[in-house]
Order: sequence, then C-alpha cells, then structure tokens
Amino acid sequence: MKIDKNNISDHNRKYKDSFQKEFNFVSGKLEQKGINIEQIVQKVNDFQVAIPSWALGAGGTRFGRFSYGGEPSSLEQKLQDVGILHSLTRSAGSVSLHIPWDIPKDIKAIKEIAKSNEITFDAMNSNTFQDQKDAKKSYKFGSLNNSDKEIRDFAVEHNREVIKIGKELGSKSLTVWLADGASFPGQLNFQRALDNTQDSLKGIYDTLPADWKMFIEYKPYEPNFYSTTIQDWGTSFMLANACGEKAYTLVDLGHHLPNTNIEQIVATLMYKGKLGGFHFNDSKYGDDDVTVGSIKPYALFLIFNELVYGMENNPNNPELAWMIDASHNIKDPLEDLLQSIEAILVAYTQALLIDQKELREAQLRHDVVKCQEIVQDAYRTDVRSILQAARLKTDAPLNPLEAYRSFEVRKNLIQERGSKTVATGL
Ligand code: AOS
Ligand code: ZN
Ligand code: ZN
Ligand code: ZN
Repeated sequence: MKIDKNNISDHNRKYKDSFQKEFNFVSGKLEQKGINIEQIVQKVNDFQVAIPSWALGAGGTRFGRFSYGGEPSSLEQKLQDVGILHSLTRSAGSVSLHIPWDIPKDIKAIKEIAKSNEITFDAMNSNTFQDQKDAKKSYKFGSLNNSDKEIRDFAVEHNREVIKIGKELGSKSLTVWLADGASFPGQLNFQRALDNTQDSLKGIYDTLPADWKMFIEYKPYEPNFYSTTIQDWGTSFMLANACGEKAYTLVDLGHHLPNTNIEQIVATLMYKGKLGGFHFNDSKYGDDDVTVGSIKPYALFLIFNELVYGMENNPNNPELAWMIDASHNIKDPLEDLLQSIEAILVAYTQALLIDQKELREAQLRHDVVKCQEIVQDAYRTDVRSILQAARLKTDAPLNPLEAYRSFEVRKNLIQERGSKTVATGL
C-alpha cells in the first residue's frame, strides 16, 4: 500500500481555505513581533525524526499483546509503513532498525525499498537484553557488564555484527541500550560491573567506522529493579568520555525518575558537546512507552527550548539523532506515530518562537517575571498552522491523521496483510 498523491491533493483542496485563514492570523501576529515566519517554516521542513522499527506493531506491555491487524511482519513491510508515515508528514524520512528483529535477508532489495520510499537508515540498535533462539550464551545475568568474560565477548561480538549490517545499509550510528543490572542488593559488585561495561564498550567502539557515532543510552530501572549499571546521564557521559570522541550520551525522555529536570540534563550535555541522540516518549509515573506530548507537553517544550539554544550555541555538539521510542498496545501504531510527530514538531516550533535576545536581556536584568512571560508566550501560541504550512510546501496532507483515516490506510493494510498479525519486536 502506498499513499496516492491525488488523494493528498484532494485532501488539501478541501482544507486549504480554513488553513489559510488560520495561518494568516497566526503568522500576522508573529510577524508583528519581528519573527521571520518563512524561516520557521523552513526549519520545520528540515526537521526529520526517525521511526523505530519496533513501534510499527501494536507492541506490548509484558502483560499482554492485542494484535491491531495489518501489522508489518517483515522488514520490507516495516519500510512500507515508514514510507506511509513519511508521505503523510514529510518529517519521518528515516528508520531505526533493531538487530536481530530486523536482520535483512537481501540487503540490496531492502535498500531499494527504502530508497523508493525515500527512507534512510538512522541509528542501528543492538539487543543484548534477550536470548535469541539457540544462543550459545545467556544474558540472564548481564551482557556487557557480565562477570563472565565469554558472555561479555559474545555481547561485544553481537554489537560488531550490528555495525557490520548497518554499514551495508548506510547507517552511521549505533545505539547501545543495556538492561544490565541487578534486581537484588548484593547480587552485583557495582565497581566490577561498571569496569566490565566500560571495557566492553571500548571493545565495540574500537571497531566503529571513522564516520560513525556510538550512542550510549541510560535508564534508571526496568527490567532490573534494584540497580542498572548505566543508570543515569552521568554514568553514560563518563563512559562516552572513556570511549572517545565518537561516543555520545543518548537521552530517552522516559528514562528518568519522576520530576527529573530533563531540560537541564540536555543543556549540560550540549555544553560539553556530548549529546548525541534523543528518544521521544512521555510518562506519568516511570514508564517510557506513552505517546510523546500526551502527558507533559510543557516539559517537552522546555526541553526543546534547551535543544534549540544548544543547536544555535554549541557548535561542538554534533547534529542530533532524533528518534521516537514508544510502543504500547491499544492505539493503531501508525496513528500513534502521527500523533508523536505532531507533538514533537509543535514543541520544536514553539521553542523556535522564543526571542532568545529578549530572554537574555530579561535574564541579565533579573526580571524573573518577564523571563517567564517570554517563555510562556511562546508555549501558548497555537503553532499548528505553521506545521501545516510546512506540509503544504512539501505536498504532504494538511491534516495527516485525518488523511490517514479518510484514505483508509489501516483497512488497506489489513486487506493486504491479514487481521491476525504480529510484528517482530517487543
Ligand atoms: C529501552 O527501554 C530503551 O528505551 C531502548 O532504547 C529501546 O526501547 C530498545 O532498544 C528497543 O529494543
Ligand atoms: Zn530508548
Ligand atoms: Zn526505554
Ligand atoms: Zn519500554
């Protein structure tokens, strides 16, 4: 199934007038404030976020999984789904693969399909948190941190294999997320576990191609509930520094204890040029699989404020790898991803509206009230028509979710693939 361009034109004809009215109103107001709206529309157009291959199926909690129907059951079909998302938004031009769930059987054919969908390969993800069928070693008690050298070597070798596959596909980065840790006090010697992890990461880093980056993800808990070896940004940052200049910290929004000031973490890492990648999702308690922006949109905006500041003021920090990382089991996964893309772009655009010069002046005057006013004024601007202007420029539908429904994408996918489908993944 592919999105028909004629359907998009029809859709846009239908909504064009109401869009134009709204856009004129908002852009008029912003231009009065001296904001260059064309520049903002261009920045929105340029922003691309990678889709994780494991979010395309109705994923799971560990308690249950309810098939959505029409889910992709092969890498080919996953690429088609990302192609659909990209046609509907022009903001999802890359995919993040997971090995072994997405081992390509025919690299050439996979590259062809990706190309025809205008999709590139973003960060590759390794998996040392599950034992694969007939695996020679078990990760039950850790992978890169394991006290058993043979298990550590086995896990390092897997990561090298992932790099190899990624190289063939044209990816330029590896994300390492480890479940390694302990569920009970006394189970693990913290220092040895950390030392082993550092050694193992260096072993992976050594084989990283010159033009690649390695992202080290952290997470405070789950699946281990007492300690996780790479538990926080400080540990990740330290390990990235130990590995070298191609290693960076990756921030996953859901991987923080409640009320953590994530925007400050982002600022600190960018100040040191060590923020490499980003996983979007949201959480109320401690989860990492709820749709980004569904619970704490203001926090998301404040994070973007720091990201925008960092992108303008920290040339030592590389371009960021943006990625969505959420998957749960009740929504249509493609609709969920469309909502995610919208939420990310809304927060980004609002952050772009902050007058950094004015804010800086208010900060220097210690005018706390004015500072808050400036920040919140941007947050309270309805920027959705700016996103629409960006989509109109690239022939994407003005309202992606509405288009997805009226084009009956899911119905078509179910017809093609069946109603009892299981996507590989979590
Ligand atoms: C796990 O909690 C992490 O967020 C990972 O980034 C990711 O979800 C995993 O690698 C998917 O397999
Ligand atoms: Zn993640
Ligand atoms: Zn996570
Ligand atoms: Zn999760």
